[in-house]
Amino acid sequence: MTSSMERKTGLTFSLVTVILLAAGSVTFSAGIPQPRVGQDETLNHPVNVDDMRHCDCVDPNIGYKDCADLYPQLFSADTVQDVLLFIKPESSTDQFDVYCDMTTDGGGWTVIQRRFEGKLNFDRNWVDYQNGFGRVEGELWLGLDKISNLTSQNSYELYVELEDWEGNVAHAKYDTFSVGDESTDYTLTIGGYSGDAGDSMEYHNGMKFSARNKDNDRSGSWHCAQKDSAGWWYKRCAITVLNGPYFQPEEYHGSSDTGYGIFWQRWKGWNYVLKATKMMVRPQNFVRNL
Ligand SMILES: *[C@@H]1O[C@H](CO)[C@@H](O)[C@H](O)[C@H]1NC(C)=O
Ligand SMILES: [Ca+2]
Repeated sequence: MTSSMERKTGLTFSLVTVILLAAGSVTFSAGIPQPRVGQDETLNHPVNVDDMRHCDCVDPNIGYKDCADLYPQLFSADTVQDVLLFIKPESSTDQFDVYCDMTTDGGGWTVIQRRFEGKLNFDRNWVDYQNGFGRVEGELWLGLDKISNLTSQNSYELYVELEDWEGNVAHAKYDTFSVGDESTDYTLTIGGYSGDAGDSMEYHNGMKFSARNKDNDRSGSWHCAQKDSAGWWYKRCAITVLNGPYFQPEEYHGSSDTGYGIFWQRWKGWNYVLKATKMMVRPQNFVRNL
């Protein structure tokens, strides 16, 4: 009798303990500081594209090499719009998903970088910059490997779109843009500026890519990628870093205080953090249908 009572009490006790522990752990995890918005690693997961705007216009029998390949179809069907698309550049082993900007400057653009809300952390290691991170339909770094394969199959041009916090938009267009393969550390080739943002990229022509664990820059005293908290084609160090940290204007107090953010020196100077950026590529021989 006594021993059975004891067992029962023991059982009750342990159940209560489990419940208390469970309740405690809930309270505990709610008390853990949540990651800063800009540090949310969950955004680095592969995108489930099934619920995205993959357009019916996509012909599964055509192997699209880039977004420009799809553009004529949309144009002739009078369905020009931004879409998601699986592409397979000539040198790529697998297809991958991209965002197609079909409306800016005649369309046909494959987006390789995008910022607009600061939810994606861009202060990352080499391998992340190689493979890419973010979401194709959101903030994104497509990845050096993919950008290299994309821009090696043809002669490509680059369109950079910038937005400030007052609603102004500016752009820089480059007639020549390519990224070398891994053996070159993804060396940047860029030239032929036009636009209204000013040229901040040609300074970086010929530079290798650097990330926080790889110093390929031309500065002996700085590890530019660590100093500017971003992967980029640094020289000594940079007059633009579009992968820099994202700041709300009220969080930012200039580069000497807050550090560099997303900047494009020739448009807004060193000490202005941009609200939004978009980098995208298109073959030079793309035929505009405007
Ligand atoms: C890019 O091309 C290289 C060499 O052809 C290949 O090994 C690699 O898998 C390709 N990358 C992607 C993302 O398709
Ligand atoms: Ca250095």
